[in-house]
Amino acid sequence: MGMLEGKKGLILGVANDRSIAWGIAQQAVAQGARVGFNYLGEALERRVRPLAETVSAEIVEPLDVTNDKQIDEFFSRVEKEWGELDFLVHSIAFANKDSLKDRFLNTSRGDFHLALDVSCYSFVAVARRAASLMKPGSSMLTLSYLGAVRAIPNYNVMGVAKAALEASVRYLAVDLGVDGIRVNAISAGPIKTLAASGISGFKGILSAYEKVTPLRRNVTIDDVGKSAVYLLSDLSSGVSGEIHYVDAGFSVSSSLTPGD
Ligand code: NAD
Ligand code: 0WE
Repeated sequence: MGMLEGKKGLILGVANDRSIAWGIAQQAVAQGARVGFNYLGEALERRVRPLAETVSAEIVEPLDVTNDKQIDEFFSRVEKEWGELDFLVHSIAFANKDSLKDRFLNTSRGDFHLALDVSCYSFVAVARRAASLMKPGSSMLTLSYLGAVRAIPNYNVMGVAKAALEASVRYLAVDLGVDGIRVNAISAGPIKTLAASGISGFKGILSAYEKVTPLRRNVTIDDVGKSAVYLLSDLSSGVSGEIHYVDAGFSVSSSLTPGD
Protein backbone atom coordinates (compact mmCIF):
# COMPACT_ATOMS: atom_id res chain seq x y z
CA MET A 1 0.00 0.00 0.00
CA GLY A 2 1.58 3.29 -1.15
CA MET A 3 1.88 6.36 1.04
CA LEU A 4 -0.31 8.37 -1.40
CA GLU A 5 -2.64 5.53 -2.44
CA GLY A 6 -5.67 6.90 -4.32
CA LYS A 7 -4.83 10.53 -3.53
CA LYS A 8 -5.45 13.01 -6.36
CA GLY A 9 -2.91 15.79 -6.82
CA LEU A 10 -1.84 18.56 -9.17
CA ILE A 11 1.85 18.88 -9.97
CA LEU A 12 2.48 22.26 -11.59
CA GLY A 13 5.80 22.99 -13.30
CA VAL A 14 6.86 20.00 -15.37
CA ALA A 15 8.89 21.24 -18.36
CA ASN A 16 10.81 18.04 -19.16
CA ASP A 17 12.18 14.87 -17.57
CA ARG A 18 14.80 16.86 -15.63
CA SER A 19 12.24 19.07 -13.87
CA ILE A 20 11.99 18.84 -10.10
CA ALA A 21 8.21 18.58 -10.62
CA TRP A 22 8.80 15.44 -12.70
CA GLY A 23 10.91 13.90 -9.92
CA ILE A 24 8.06 14.59 -7.51
CA ALA A 25 5.47 13.18 -9.95
CA GLN A 26 7.35 9.92 -10.42
CA GLN A 27 7.78 9.36 -6.68
CA ALA A 28 4.15 10.32 -5.98
CA VAL A 29 2.84 7.91 -8.62
CA ALA A 30 5.14 5.18 -7.26
CA GLN A 31 3.29 5.66 -3.97
CA GLY A 32 -0.13 5.27 -5.57
CA ALA A 33 -1.04 8.90 -6.35
CA ARG A 34 -3.26 9.97 -9.25
CA VAL A 35 -1.78 13.08 -10.86
CA GLY A 36 -2.62 16.04 -13.08
CA PHE A 37 -0.21 18.42 -14.82
CA ASN A 38 -0.11 21.84 -16.47
CA TYR A 39 2.11 22.98 -19.29
CA LEU A 40 3.27 26.43 -20.31
CA GLY A 41 2.67 26.92 -24.03
CA GLU A 42 2.60 24.56 -26.98
CA ALA A 43 6.36 23.96 -27.09
CA LEU A 44 6.26 22.44 -23.61
CA GLU A 45 2.97 20.63 -24.29
CA ARG A 46 4.94 18.45 -26.73
CA ARG A 47 7.36 17.57 -23.93
CA VAL A 48 4.84 17.18 -21.09
CA ARG A 49 2.15 15.04 -22.82
CA PRO A 50 4.41 12.01 -23.48
CA LEU A 51 5.75 12.15 -19.91
CA ALA A 52 2.23 12.51 -18.51
CA GLU A 53 1.15 9.40 -20.43
CA THR A 54 3.84 7.28 -18.76
CA VAL A 55 2.26 7.98 -15.36
CA SER A 56 -1.35 7.78 -16.65
CA ALA A 57 -2.02 11.44 -15.79
CA GLU A 58 -5.73 12.23 -15.70
CA ILE A 59 -5.38 15.96 -16.34
CA VAL A 60 -2.95 17.71 -18.72
CA GLU A 61 -4.03 21.29 -19.36
CA PRO A 62 -2.45 24.62 -20.33
CA LEU A 63 -1.71 27.07 -17.51
CA ASP A 64 0.34 30.25 -17.56
CA VAL A 65 0.20 31.40 -13.92
CA THR A 66 0.45 35.09 -14.88
CA ASN A 67 -3.02 34.78 -16.46
CA ASP A 68 -5.98 34.78 -14.00
CA LYS A 69 -8.39 33.59 -16.68
CA GLN A 70 -6.18 30.56 -17.40
CA ILE A 71 -5.95 29.81 -13.68
CA ASP A 72 -9.75 29.86 -13.38
CA GLU A 73 -10.18 27.69 -16.49
CA PHE A 74 -7.55 25.23 -15.25
CA PHE A 75 -9.23 24.77 -11.88
CA SER A 76 -12.71 24.56 -13.47
CA ARG A 77 -11.36 21.62 -15.44
CA VAL A 78 -9.91 20.06 -12.26
CA GLU A 79 -13.22 20.50 -10.41
CA LYS A 80 -15.14 18.91 -13.30
CA GLU A 81 -12.73 15.97 -13.63
CA TRP A 82 -12.00 15.22 -9.96
CA GLY A 83 -14.34 17.31 -7.81
CA GLU A 84 -11.85 17.22 -4.97
CA LEU A 85 -8.11 17.48 -4.52
CA ASP A 86 -5.75 15.91 -1.96
CA PHE A 87 -2.50 17.67 -2.80
CA LEU A 88 -0.96 20.53 -4.76
CA VAL A 89 2.68 20.92 -5.83
CA HIS A 90 3.87 24.33 -7.10
CA SER A 91 7.27 24.02 -8.82
CA ILE A 92 7.33 27.22 -10.87
CA ALA A 93 9.74 30.15 -10.99
CA PHE A 94 10.82 32.71 -13.52
CA ALA A 95 12.89 35.87 -13.66
CA ASN A 96 14.22 37.82 -16.60
CA LYS A 97 17.61 36.28 -17.39
CA ASP A 98 19.30 39.71 -17.36
CA SER A 99 18.30 40.16 -13.71
CA LEU A 100 20.17 36.96 -12.72
CA LYS A 101 23.58 38.46 -13.31
CA ASP A 102 25.53 41.46 -12.15
CA ARG A 103 24.20 43.56 -9.26
CA PHE A 104 20.82 43.11 -7.54
CA LEU A 105 21.00 46.87 -6.99
CA ASN A 106 20.17 47.43 -10.66
CA THR A 107 16.95 45.37 -10.75
CA SER A 108 14.27 47.24 -12.70
CA ARG A 109 10.70 47.60 -11.44
CA GLY A 110 9.47 45.44 -14.31
CA ASP A 111 11.95 42.62 -13.63
CA PHE A 112 11.13 42.75 -9.91
CA HIS A 113 7.37 42.49 -10.60
CA LEU A 114 7.81 39.64 -13.07
CA ALA A 115 9.93 37.53 -10.70
CA LEU A 116 7.61 38.09 -7.73
CA ASP A 117 4.48 37.49 -9.82
CA VAL A 118 5.54 34.20 -11.42
CA SER A 119 7.63 32.84 -8.55
CA CYS A 120 5.61 33.92 -5.50
CA TYR A 121 2.14 35.36 -6.14
CA SER A 122 1.30 32.38 -8.37
CA PHE A 123 1.53 30.08 -5.34
CA VAL A 124 -1.03 32.20 -3.48
CA ALA A 125 -3.27 32.28 -6.56
CA VAL A 126 -3.27 28.50 -7.11
CA ALA A 127 -3.41 27.73 -3.36
CA ARG A 128 -6.69 29.68 -3.09
CA ARG A 129 -8.34 27.74 -5.93
CA ALA A 130 -6.91 24.40 -4.74
CA ALA A 131 -8.04 24.96 -1.13
CA SER A 132 -11.64 25.30 -2.27
CA LEU A 133 -11.42 21.68 -3.53
CA MET A 134 -9.58 20.26 -0.50
CA LYS A 135 -10.80 18.58 2.65
CA PRO A 136 -8.96 18.26 6.00
CA GLY A 137 -5.75 16.24 5.69
CA SER A 138 -4.79 17.75 2.34
CA SER A 139 -1.31 19.15 1.68
CA MET A 140 0.34 21.86 -0.43
CA LEU A 141 4.01 22.14 -1.33
CA THR A 142 6.22 24.66 -3.12
CA LEU A 143 9.93 24.74 -4.02
CA SER A 144 12.42 27.23 -2.62
CA TYR A 145 16.17 27.80 -2.60
CA LEU A 146 18.74 28.95 -0.02
CA GLY A 147 18.98 32.30 -1.84
CA ALA A 148 15.79 33.18 0.11
CA VAL A 149 17.77 33.45 3.33
CA ARG A 150 21.33 34.17 2.16
CA ALA A 151 22.58 36.59 -0.50
CA ILE A 152 23.87 34.17 -3.15
CA PRO A 153 25.81 35.73 -6.05
CA ASN A 154 23.61 36.33 -9.14
CA TYR A 155 20.46 34.78 -7.62
CA ASN A 156 19.44 38.40 -7.02
CA VAL A 157 15.73 39.15 -7.47
CA MET A 158 14.95 35.41 -7.36
CA GLY A 159 16.26 35.43 -3.78
CA VAL A 160 13.82 38.18 -2.90
CA ALA A 161 11.01 36.24 -4.62
CA LYS A 162 11.91 33.08 -2.67
CA ALA A 163 12.00 35.04 0.61
CA ALA A 164 8.47 36.25 -0.17
CA LEU A 165 7.48 32.71 -1.18
CA GLU A 166 8.73 31.29 2.14
CA ALA A 167 6.81 33.97 4.05
CA SER A 168 3.75 33.12 1.94
CA VAL A 169 4.10 29.48 3.04
CA ARG A 170 3.82 30.62 6.66
CA TYR A 171 0.82 32.89 6.09
CA LEU A 172 -0.97 30.27 3.99
CA ALA A 173 -0.24 27.64 6.66
CA VAL A 174 -2.01 29.86 9.21
CA ASP A 175 -4.95 30.68 6.91
CA LEU A 176 -5.52 27.09 5.78
CA GLY A 177 -4.63 25.37 9.05
CA VAL A 178 -8.19 25.93 10.33
CA ASP A 179 -9.38 23.86 7.35
CA GLY A 180 -6.91 21.07 8.16
CA ILE A 181 -4.80 21.89 5.09
CA ARG A 182 -1.01 21.89 5.53
CA VAL A 183 1.38 24.13 3.56
CA ASN A 184 5.15 23.56 3.34
CA ALA A 185 8.17 24.19 1.13
CA ILE A 186 11.19 22.14 0.15
CA SER A 187 14.36 24.19 -0.17
CA ALA A 188 16.34 22.13 -2.68
CA GLY A 189 20.06 22.16 -3.35
CA PRO A 190 21.17 23.08 -6.90
CA ILE A 191 20.08 20.65 -9.65
CA LYS A 192 20.81 20.93 -13.37
CA THR A 193 17.33 21.57 -14.78
CA LEU A 194 16.02 23.78 -17.60
CA ALA A 195 15.71 26.66 -15.10
CA ALA A 196 19.38 26.18 -14.18
CA SER A 197 20.68 25.97 -17.73
CA GLY A 198 22.10 29.17 -19.05
CA ILE A 199 22.98 30.34 -15.55
CA SER A 200 26.62 31.25 -15.94
CA GLY A 201 28.72 29.49 -13.33
CA PHE A 202 26.09 26.85 -12.53
CA LYS A 203 28.56 24.03 -13.19
CA GLY A 204 30.89 25.66 -10.69
CA ILE A 205 28.11 25.77 -8.07
CA LEU A 206 27.43 22.04 -8.57
CA SER A 207 31.09 21.06 -8.34
CA ALA A 208 31.62 23.25 -5.25
CA TYR A 209 28.58 21.73 -3.52
CA GLU A 210 29.65 18.14 -4.06
CA LYS A 211 32.97 18.88 -2.42
CA VAL A 212 31.53 20.51 0.72
CA THR A 213 28.05 19.18 1.47
CA PRO A 214 27.91 16.85 4.49
CA LEU A 215 26.81 14.05 2.15
CA ARG A 216 29.63 14.94 -0.32
CA ARG A 217 27.27 14.87 -3.27
CA ASN A 218 24.57 16.90 -5.00
CA VAL A 219 20.89 16.13 -4.62
CA THR A 220 18.74 14.68 -7.42
CA ILE A 221 15.13 15.13 -8.45
CA ASP A 222 14.54 11.68 -6.88
CA ASP A 223 15.84 12.94 -3.52
CA VAL A 224 13.46 15.89 -3.71
CA GLY A 225 10.61 13.64 -4.91
CA LYS A 226 10.97 11.28 -1.97
CA SER A 227 10.92 14.11 0.60
CA ALA A 228 7.93 15.58 -1.24
CA VAL A 229 6.05 12.29 -0.80
CA TYR A 230 6.58 12.60 2.96
CA LEU A 231 5.32 16.21 3.04
CA LEU A 232 2.30 15.36 0.83
CA SER A 233 1.39 12.24 2.80
CA ASP A 234 -0.13 11.55 6.20
CA LEU A 235 3.42 10.78 7.49
CA SER A 236 3.86 14.56 7.98
CA SER A 237 0.39 15.12 9.51
CA GLY A 238 1.79 17.41 12.22
CA VAL A 239 4.01 19.52 9.92
CA SER A 240 2.88 22.87 8.47
CA GLY A 241 4.52 26.20 7.62
CA GLU A 242 7.89 24.47 7.41
CA ILE A 243 10.82 25.06 5.03
CA HIS A 244 12.36 21.60 4.69
CA TYR A 245 15.92 21.52 3.30
CA VAL A 246 16.75 18.79 0.78
CA ASP A 247 20.28 19.94 0.07
CA ALA A 248 22.62 17.14 1.22
CA GLY A 249 23.10 19.17 4.41
CA PHE A 250 24.72 22.21 2.78
CA SER A 251 22.79 24.88 4.70
CA VAL A 252 23.85 23.59 8.13
CA SER A 253 27.53 23.21 7.32
CA SER A 254 29.99 26.07 7.64
CA SER A 255 32.82 24.19 5.97
CA LEU A 256 34.38 25.78 2.90
CA THR A 257 36.48 22.75 2.11
CA PRO A 258 36.15 19.09 3.20
CA GLY A 259 37.82 18.32 6.49
CA ASP A 260 37.75 21.94 7.73
P1 NAD B 1 12.21 23.71 -14.59
O1 NAD B 1 12.60 24.69 -15.64
O2 NAD B 1 12.16 22.30 -14.96
O3 NAD B 1 10.80 24.12 -13.94
C1 NAD B 1 10.36 25.45 -13.86
C2 NAD B 1 8.94 25.45 -14.37
O4 NAD B 1 8.35 26.75 -14.23
C3 NAD B 1 8.83 25.08 -15.85
O5 NAD B 1 8.00 23.96 -16.02
C4 NAD B 1 8.21 26.31 -16.48
O6 NAD B 1 7.34 25.99 -17.54
C5 NAD B 1 7.45 26.87 -15.29
N1 NAD B 1 7.02 28.24 -15.49
C6 NAD B 1 7.77 29.36 -15.66
N2 NAD B 1 6.98 30.43 -15.87
C7 NAD B 1 5.69 29.98 -15.81
C8 NAD B 1 4.41 30.59 -15.97
N3 NAD B 1 4.28 31.90 -16.24
N4 NAD B 1 3.28 29.82 -15.86
C9 NAD B 1 3.41 28.49 -15.63
N5 NAD B 1 4.58 27.86 -15.47
C10 NAD B 1 5.71 28.58 -15.56
O7 NAD B 1 13.23 23.96 -13.38
P2 NAD B 1 13.25 23.40 -11.88
O8 NAD B 1 14.63 23.60 -11.43
O9 NAD B 1 12.62 22.07 -11.82
O10 NAD B 1 12.36 24.48 -11.11
C11 NAD B 1 11.24 24.14 -10.33
C12 NAD B 1 11.23 24.90 -9.01
O11 NAD B 1 12.32 24.46 -8.22
C13 NAD B 1 11.37 26.40 -9.15
O12 NAD B 1 10.53 27.04 -8.19
C14 NAD B 1 12.82 26.64 -8.78
O13 NAD B 1 13.03 27.93 -8.28
C15 NAD B 1 12.98 25.60 -7.71
N6 NAD B 1 14.36 25.23 -7.36
C16 NAD B 1 15.25 24.84 -8.32
C17 NAD B 1 16.55 24.50 -7.97
C18 NAD B 1 17.56 24.08 -9.01
O14 NAD B 1 18.76 24.18 -8.74
N7 NAD B 1 17.14 23.60 -10.17
C19 NAD B 1 16.93 24.54 -6.62
C20 NAD B 1 16.00 24.93 -5.65
C21 NAD B 1 14.72 25.29 -6.03
O1 0WE C 1 15.38 28.93 -8.76
C1 0WE C 1 16.28 28.63 -9.51
C2 0WE C 1 16.24 29.00 -10.97
C3 0WE C 1 15.38 30.20 -11.19
C4 0WE C 1 15.37 30.79 -12.57
C5 0WE C 1 16.26 30.46 -13.59
C6 0WE C 1 16.17 31.08 -14.83
C7 0WE C 1 17.13 30.80 -15.95
C8 0WE C 1 16.57 31.14 -17.31
C9 0WE C 1 14.43 31.75 -12.81
N1 0WE C 1 14.32 32.38 -14.00
C10 0WE C 1 15.17 32.06 -15.00
N2 0WE C 1 15.03 32.72 -16.19
C11 0WE C 1 15.72 32.37 -17.31
O2 0WE C 1 15.61 33.05 -18.36
N3 0WE C 1 17.37 27.95 -8.99
C12 0WE C 1 17.43 27.71 -7.57
C13 0WE C 1 18.53 27.51 -9.81
C14 0WE C 1 19.56 28.58 -9.72
O3 0WE C 1 19.46 29.69 -10.47
C15 0WE C 1 20.54 30.51 -10.15
C16 0WE C 1 21.32 29.88 -9.18
C17 0WE C 1 20.70 28.64 -8.90
C18 0WE C 1 21.13 27.61 -7.91
C19 0WE C 1 20.87 31.76 -10.63
C20 0WE C 1 22.01 32.37 -10.15
C21 0WE C 1 22.79 31.78 -9.19
C22 0WE C 1 22.47 30.50 -8.69
